Amino acid sequence: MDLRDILKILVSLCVICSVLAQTEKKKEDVKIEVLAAGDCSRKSTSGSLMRCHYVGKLTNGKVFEDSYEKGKPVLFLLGAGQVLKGWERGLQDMCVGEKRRLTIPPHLGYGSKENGEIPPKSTLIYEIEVLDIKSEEDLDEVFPRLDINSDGVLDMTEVSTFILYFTKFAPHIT
Ligand SMILES: [Ca+2]
Repeated sequence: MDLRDILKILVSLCVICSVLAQTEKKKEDVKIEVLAAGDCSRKSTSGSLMRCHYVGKLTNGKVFEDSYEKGKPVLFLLGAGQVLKGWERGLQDMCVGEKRRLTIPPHLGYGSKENGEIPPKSTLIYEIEVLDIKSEEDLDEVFPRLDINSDGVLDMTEVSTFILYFTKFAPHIT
């Protein structure tokens, strides 16, 4: 193998690498459509505790989840990996009362996994309405109160006591 051959190999490797890099870059992102504006005195960001109602559909219109029907909005911490990547990206900078339609490509949804009524590699369409956003300041007031024995650590008993308290005695909050 002479120098020219080695150069040829190197050049073709570079071509392959740049093609791969481009395909990586071209991966589809979440499509965000704003369906209704909200009260923007507070905006969601990573670390916000959000309470949302949502309807999830497949591209053929089939509804696979509807929190309105269940009468139970979902509660999650944005940016903490509790929800789909598509939600993490698509629900930033939202206002209370705002409604968005997110079109989530499979790699930001459930990927090639099957999930109940959702076939593998599905594009997901969610219509999500923000009912409430609790910011860091609100949570800073709440979390120290969960630490019942004030040792600076939340153990499972404290967390489950908190969950029990809110579900049994203060269902309007969750
Ligand atoms: Ca504790």
